[in-house]
Amino acid sequence: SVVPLKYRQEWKKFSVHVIQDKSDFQLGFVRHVETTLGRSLFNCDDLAAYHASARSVKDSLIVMWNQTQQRQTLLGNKRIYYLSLEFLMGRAMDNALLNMGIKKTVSDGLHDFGFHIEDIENQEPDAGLGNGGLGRLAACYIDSMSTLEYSAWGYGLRYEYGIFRQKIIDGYQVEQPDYWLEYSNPWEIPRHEIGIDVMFYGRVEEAFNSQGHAVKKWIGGEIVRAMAYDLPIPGYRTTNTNNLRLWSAQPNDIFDFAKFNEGDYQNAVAEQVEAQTITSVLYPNDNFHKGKELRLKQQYFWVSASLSDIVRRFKKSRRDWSEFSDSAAIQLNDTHPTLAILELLRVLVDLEGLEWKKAWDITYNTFGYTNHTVMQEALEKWPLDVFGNMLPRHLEILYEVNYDFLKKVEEQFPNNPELISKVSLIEESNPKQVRMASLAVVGSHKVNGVAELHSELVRTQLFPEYVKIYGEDKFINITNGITPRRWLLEANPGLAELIAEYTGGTEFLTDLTRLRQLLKHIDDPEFRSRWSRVKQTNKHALASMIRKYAGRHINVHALFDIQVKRIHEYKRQQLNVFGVIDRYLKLKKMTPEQRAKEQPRVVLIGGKSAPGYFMAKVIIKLVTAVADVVESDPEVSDVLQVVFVPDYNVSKAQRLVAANDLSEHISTAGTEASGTSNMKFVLNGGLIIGTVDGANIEIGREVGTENMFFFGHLAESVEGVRKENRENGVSLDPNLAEVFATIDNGLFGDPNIYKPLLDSIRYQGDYYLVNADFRAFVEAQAAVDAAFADREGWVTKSITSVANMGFFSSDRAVNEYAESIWNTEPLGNDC
Ligand code: B1H
Ligand code: IMP
Repeated sequence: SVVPLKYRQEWKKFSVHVIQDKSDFQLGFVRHVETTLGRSLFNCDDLAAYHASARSVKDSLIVMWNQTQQRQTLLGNKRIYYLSLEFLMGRAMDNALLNMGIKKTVSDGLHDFGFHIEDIENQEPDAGLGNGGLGRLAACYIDSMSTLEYSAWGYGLRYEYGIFRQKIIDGYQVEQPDYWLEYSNPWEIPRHEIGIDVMFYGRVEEAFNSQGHAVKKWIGGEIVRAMAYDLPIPGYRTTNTNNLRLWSAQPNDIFDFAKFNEGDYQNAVAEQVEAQTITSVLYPNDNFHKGKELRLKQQYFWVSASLSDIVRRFKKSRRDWSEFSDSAAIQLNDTHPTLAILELLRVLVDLEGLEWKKAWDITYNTFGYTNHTVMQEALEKWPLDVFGNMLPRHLEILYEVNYDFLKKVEEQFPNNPELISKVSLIEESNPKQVRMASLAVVGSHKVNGVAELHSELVRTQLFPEYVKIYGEDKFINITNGITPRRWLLEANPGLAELIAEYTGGTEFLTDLTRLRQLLKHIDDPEFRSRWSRVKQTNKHALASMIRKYAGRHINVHALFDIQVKRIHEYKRQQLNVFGVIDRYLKLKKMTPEQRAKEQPRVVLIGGKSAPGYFMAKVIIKLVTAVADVVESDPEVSDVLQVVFVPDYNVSKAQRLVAANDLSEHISTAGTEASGTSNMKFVLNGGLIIGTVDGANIEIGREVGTENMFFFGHLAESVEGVRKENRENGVSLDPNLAEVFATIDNGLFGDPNIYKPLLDSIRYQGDYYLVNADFRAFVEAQAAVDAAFADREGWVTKSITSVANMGFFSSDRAVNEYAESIWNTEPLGNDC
């Protein structure tokens, strides 16, 4: 299928080239309107203009993609494979234009046809293939891997429905399906020719290979075909364009002929169609493991297709198996792809005929595992019978891995059955369960946490026994990072432009430590006033977004206090809203003169609850009820406003971070592994009120704790408070008691709605330390008000913070992964 040399010159005359100027873009645009879309200048609306623009830009991306892939294959150096069940990409168009450096070109080209680029970009639905931080982290990392010119691929699933759309009806969350592919996805390249058959269920038989050795054969299962869809991932200011490959379940031509012959044609077809449900929908749980069989099926489907693809690519290079782990590094984004360890062993031993020991060494050296949570309810465990029924051969392999591992442990620590049962890959519970995190640790050469405190907890709380067995060096920290392209340049073009002017160019976008140059100008009145003006403009823009989506008019001169993230008891939106009620009650006790002196605030809270998470839904209801009461009270609405931001997503996050004065990251200490929105808000010039948790700690270290509002119990004292609460009950802080009384008295509607939430605090041990941290939270909020009243002091804090955020670039994080886990370097792109 390769075009012979003698024809290539002819071919190259017609090669597609990358968009250089306005007319290149316009040519592509009109061609796509008139051919791909089958429309004309008589019926090209904004949606059609978006699709034509996207396809025109994608044509360039594909050219760069092709060049990149050819080059990476030719040079043959190590490839990084990032396996993540979530990629929370958001919109693609603006990001592609900025990374390719053609935003102005395209904007002008559209303008000449009578379109406005913002309207066109607003046609794009978010690619919401993730729940929250974990999924968005994967998206930031693939942006960095392309920008830094690593040879890297992401592998995930092409869900037809991403994270649900959130409607607020009567104050409650209502989930609606997110059919993001409704008008097709112009950024994807369907690879109909790449179909990989994946088997489920069936049985294992012994057979003999050609050399007469006994081998295991997994046969007789149900087969589903995985089809690849590729998304080109452009780097910033480089033609290096990596690939994100998403698998989709397809009906295949392997037909159940038994059924067919019985005349049951309808059912045979129905089963084929049914197979497609594997990739229908993203599981909408954040930080929570719900052991649904379909989820395990998704995991194996994705892992099997991805590994088969990786192994196929390796075999094409004709290198010896001993070089596999020099040519591929596979990173497991949490435990969701842990089956890949067993699958690689199966492929190497059963299909490729390698010896067990050799296969094991290859596997161990290939995988790295990133842990993202220490919360018990999020740890993946699968009942042994479910596992063994769906994946009988993998269960055998698991037993073998476990046997070898426990034998080593026994040699190292003889006569220690307690240790053995603790570290076994199988939990001897009823029913028995497979411990996925343990398998990930045993099968990977490095395990990392995502912020310093979290990595410490991974070593001391989660895996202390494995640390004893493997030694400290296997367990490392790589603090999360965010891409400054999306989270500064794209989210806040005004600020990015100002920074470029004062740091001598746009280099800070690829070397974020250059932000330090801002400190030289911190006393420059012109710079400072422009800094404030950018923020003010962004606050106006956010206010119109809030008008549009929440129907509320907010005061742009107030302090914007924002908490947007998944709704979770451990993230403590309830603490925030109790603090708001406390503020409201205090305002009500003041005279109008006193009130007029108070710092006006707009409190914005947003985020999705998992559909089955009762308590989180109660919290949303309380926030919306408080918002209504405050809004309709003319005595306070000048100094306090509360709004629930519906359907929080990546696009809205981009607007919110740009406009924040203050953001809240107030998890119970020790529960938020890292947090990444904390980094986004500070990078955009806001300050943080937060607990001593996750990456907040490192942000405080970098920007200076005088620029943060820290409060609350430390991780090491949390267990003590819980114990005290269990033994002696919770004695409510007097102000919190007053807040509860107000709720109980029905100010926010039927108190029975909120009773489970209040009771979990006052009568059930307050697991998340809402009461224990309440006073300190209210005091920290008072300190915020005082600091904000000194506007010049606040601007100094804001500039100082941004100047010191260089460490939190995902470029830094990805380089650390490359050096300490993947053992590889950027390929470079100097063709
Ligand atoms: C994080 C998850 C998560 N940690 C299970 N764990 C999921 C676990 O669908 N599931 O089953 C989905 C998500 N997500 C987050 O990862 C942490 O809570 C954040 O603190 C962290 O910043 C983020 C990225 O490391
Ligand atoms: P956080 O650190 O938990 O606040 O979330 C990290 C990032 O994930 C945010 O900055 C957003 O980019 C994204 N995110 C969090 N929750 C959601 C959600 O519900 N929908 C879409 N994106 C989200």
